[in-house]
Amino acid sequence: MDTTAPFFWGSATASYQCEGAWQEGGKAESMWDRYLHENDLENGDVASDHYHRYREDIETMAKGGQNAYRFSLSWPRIIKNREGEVNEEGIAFYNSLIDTCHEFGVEPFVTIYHWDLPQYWEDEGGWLNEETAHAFEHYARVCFDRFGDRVRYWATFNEPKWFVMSGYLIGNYPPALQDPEKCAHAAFNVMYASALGVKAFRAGGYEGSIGIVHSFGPVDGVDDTLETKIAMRFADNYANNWILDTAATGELPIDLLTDLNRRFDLSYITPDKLQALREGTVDFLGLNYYSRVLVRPYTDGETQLVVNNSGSAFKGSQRVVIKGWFEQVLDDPNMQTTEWGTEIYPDGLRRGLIEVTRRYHLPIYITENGIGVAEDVSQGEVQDDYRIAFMKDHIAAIKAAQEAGADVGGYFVWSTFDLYSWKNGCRKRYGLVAVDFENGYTRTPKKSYRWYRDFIAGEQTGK
Ligand code: BGP
Repeated sequence: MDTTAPFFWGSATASYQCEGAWQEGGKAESMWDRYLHENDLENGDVASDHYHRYREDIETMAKGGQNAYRFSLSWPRIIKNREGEVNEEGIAFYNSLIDTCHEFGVEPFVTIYHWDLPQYWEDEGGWLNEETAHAFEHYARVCFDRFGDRVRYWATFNEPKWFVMSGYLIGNYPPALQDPEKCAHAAFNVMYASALGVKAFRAGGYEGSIGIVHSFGPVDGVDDTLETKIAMRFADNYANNWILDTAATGELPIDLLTDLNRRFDLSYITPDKLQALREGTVDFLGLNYYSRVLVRPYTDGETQLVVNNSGSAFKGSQRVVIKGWFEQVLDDPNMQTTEWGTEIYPDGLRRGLIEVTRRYHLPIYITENGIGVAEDVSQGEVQDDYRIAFMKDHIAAIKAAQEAGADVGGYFVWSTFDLYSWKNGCRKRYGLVAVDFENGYTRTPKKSYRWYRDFIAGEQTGK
């Protein structure tokens, strides 16, 4: 941990979910542009119009006492084509965004990849093609070269678990496949790409630190039987270990590898790539925390992937049941949930932080935490007391984990302002600031924004 750095109290967004301007500034098409257009689904063509309003948005953050902004760079805005040509207009946009952060005293936390793969790489097989990993390395190097003089905190990938599992196993994110073997292959290529990015960062001698962002969910079982404990281990490998073990220690979980090797051809995992994983371990872990993973054993039936997030559905976005591994349980009657069926469970964050610290001994940033609610933004300030309670409880969980020894350097609310939620559209609002998507994208801070501002001020004056 950088002991000279203050604790970062910030908030987060991602390029596709907020920028809009999908065809402006020389940006190429992303896989999400193509997928949502082709399937006639609500898209992020305009999103929160951050591309045109970032100055106002960053100023609002700073006025709200926030000293850090986590955002992602759009690969298709920065790299024009498979040949790797740089789009200078895209560079100019991010230069200005980064400079604006510094102007307002806001530390930029930059995620290099938050899911918007250029369509020109998806056309070549996307994450199933090893070339995409090398293209990522080139793209990452361009980012370090152009922005590294002003960016000190980098993350290679946001949540490999979600985009790989949803894209290749569950099938509700592009490229919308339901293929366990391809899923394993894409997962490996992504972790390999991340390691190549870290290696390039180190080789370039850039200042600052580099990590990866993972959606951490501590795994619980429905009971204490041995069968359930085995299911929990599979679920932990599925939900956490293939990312955290690999990024933090350079080693894939051996029991997962053994199991996959029995099922699939893994000949693409070559000694040189394993070596790259070992050389590309991260400096810190970014953890996004939304909820835990509750499982029971599942030994006999077939693999089932239950998806239900058509954009209008509220409950139960997705559920995974894997033959021989585990069944995910979503309906614990003792738990309070959001309108979209996500459990509200702050203690999972405390437990998770202690667990991750015990396993990896790395500095941690909470890179996302928030609650998605369908809110009416047409009646003045949104009175989101539930969001304030959510933040208070989760911050208290972080403090308890710090007391138990977790090295936590920052907390980022998801999200800075209302934005596009993957497949759920703009109705699922997470922002500290309301965006009126129907009326000129005007911004109005919510009650939670004021609460966060006052809370941060209290923290900084030690009250
Ligand atoms: C995380 C992603 C974010 C964001 C958030 C909320 O997994 O990193 O991009 O979308 O989850 O998820 P959702 O919008 O699906 O409710």
